[in-house]
Amino acid sequence: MLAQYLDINPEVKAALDAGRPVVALESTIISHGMPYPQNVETARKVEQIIRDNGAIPATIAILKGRLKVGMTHDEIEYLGKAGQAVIKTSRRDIPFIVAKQADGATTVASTMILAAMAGIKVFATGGIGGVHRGAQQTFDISADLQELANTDVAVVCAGAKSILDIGLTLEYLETQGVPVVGYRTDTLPAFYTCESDFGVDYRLDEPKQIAAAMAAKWQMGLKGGVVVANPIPAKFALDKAMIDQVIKDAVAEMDSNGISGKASTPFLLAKVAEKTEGSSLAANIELVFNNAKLAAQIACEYHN
Ligand code: PSU
Ligand code: MN
Repeated sequence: MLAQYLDINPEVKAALDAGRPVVALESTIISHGMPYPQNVETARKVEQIIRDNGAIPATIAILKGRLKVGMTHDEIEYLGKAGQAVIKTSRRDIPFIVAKQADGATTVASTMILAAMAGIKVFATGGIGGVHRGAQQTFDISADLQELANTDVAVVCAGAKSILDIGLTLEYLETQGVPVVGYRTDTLPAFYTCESDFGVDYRLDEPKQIAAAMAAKWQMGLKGGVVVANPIPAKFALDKAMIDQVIKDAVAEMDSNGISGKASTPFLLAKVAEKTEGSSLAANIELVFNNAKLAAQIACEYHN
């Protein structure tokens, strides 16, 4: 049934069939998260880092209505160049993009869905969506959180960006039974900075320990994902006071422009990049590399 919609790249398929480690990668970070050409360069380098650490990369998107698990370099170039012209595709959007044979950039939520369809257990990205600041009024809560509640994929990220309400994001995840693991850290990293004011649920210092918890969770039939929060390497972290102010201004600008819904996150990401004159982009790229490495290590341990 699924084969009617799903194209698993032959190299990825061979690895999955042989029980070898594969790491999923999202495509909204390419189309909506970073500018061209840095987005394409980053996407390619991330794939190489995963290979260098012993796993096979599978960048995920929807192309002409086909669910693609594992994209070619040309496909990544195409998607990165098209940028925001590609439709940002979360869970609700998938059937419509497929039915009209359109292109879709997959978010964390939809990348998890396609990864799970293919049998991939580990996914590396930059930051997850979450409960937005002001959600008490706007109800803006990313579908990523509900996906983490339901779909069996571990997501390696650099914590939650403070464009979100980090405290409420953690409360939501707790309610939904989603564990938040800190890799070699007791506090949840805040994307551009190594720390936030919030603790993680479990600190684990070795990829093997993370893989063991994933295996236990899913072998017992406890559905849903795991958030693995991996702090940005200190030498690439941004100044906390500076980034806090930038984010505050970006959120105020978003509100005064009346931007809401799926446009919120891309707007905030672009504003922050603009206001930091690229230093946030450099940090963003480095933390994604760091997450790719850890994801590959976890995938290798999981398949051991
Ligand atoms: N956070 C980032 N970079 C990103 C995103 C989030 O730091 O590129 C993207 C991811 O694809 C994530 C999506 O799944 O934004 C969340 O969008 P929303 O808040 O509309 O659910
Ligand atoms: Mn939203």
